[in-house]
Amino acid sequence: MKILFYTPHSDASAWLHDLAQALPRADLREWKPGDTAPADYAIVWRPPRELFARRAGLRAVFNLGAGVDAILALEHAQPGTLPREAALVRLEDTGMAAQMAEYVTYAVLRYMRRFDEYERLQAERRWHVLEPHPRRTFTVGVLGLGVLGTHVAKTLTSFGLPVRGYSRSEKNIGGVATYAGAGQLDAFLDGVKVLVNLLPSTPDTHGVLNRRTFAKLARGAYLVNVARGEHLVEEDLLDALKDGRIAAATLDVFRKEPLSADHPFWNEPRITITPHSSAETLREESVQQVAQKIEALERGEAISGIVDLARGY
Ligand code: OXD
Repeated sequence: MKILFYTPHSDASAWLHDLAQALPRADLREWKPGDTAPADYAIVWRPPRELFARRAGLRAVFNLGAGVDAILALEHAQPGTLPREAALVRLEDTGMAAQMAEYVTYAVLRYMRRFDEYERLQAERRWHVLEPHPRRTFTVGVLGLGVLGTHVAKTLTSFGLPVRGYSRSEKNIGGVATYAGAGQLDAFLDGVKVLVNLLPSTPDTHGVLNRRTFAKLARGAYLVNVARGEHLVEEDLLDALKDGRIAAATLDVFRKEPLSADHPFWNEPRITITPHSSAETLREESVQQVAQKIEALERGEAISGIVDLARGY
């Protein structure tokens, strides 16, 4: 079987090495511009459109991440970019859920225990005890209950916090109050103290973190965005911080990455910025999962993680 590999990052040789070990029968090559030679599978992260040109025989495209928005954007801008018969497959967990739970738990506990405010007091050399937020009203709302969101929500229940989860279709997660469908979004948001965004990035979810959403949260709420920058209306967050509706935000993703040096978010001390690093794609786990799925497809078996192109995730 012939397999193409592409990543815009510079570590292609390490991936190719590990994939060759996991799939010893495969004929693997790194895709380079101009390569239209036949391939059965493509393993890619943020590929250029050209990679898909004249790819009639392609059976599956494996996305080296949980979010397939970059590939779907190519398809939306030019329908037919993805070969019709090729399944688009996203990574499922591969160590990302644990990392995401660590990141979000850290952010939530930092705000609950007011460490963000202690950091500022320390900078001013001020010894001042702050009253902790009451746990029973420190409601965390997780927007998006896919593999990552479900793990994050479950993890947060272990701290005795009230946890809510919102998804498009109904989910049942022990200890989490779940809400489903557009009709229940307002009830989900009502009075939430920390809003954690883990939604897939689709035209339906873009801009969901906006002033109307913020207005429904508890006053002085916190925002944690670990999904995509397109979900956030940036000016609305800056306004909400100014008027106190949002107390602070932790942002890992941005509309334009890397975040430019003159972006106003850098000047806002109540925004904590990380460089899209909440949950990295782990090579060993990802290679194992993709290799197992390719072997399954070769045996004619069904695999999980196939993206519904119409739904967008
Ligand atoms: C992903 C990401 O989608 O890293 O996996 O953002």
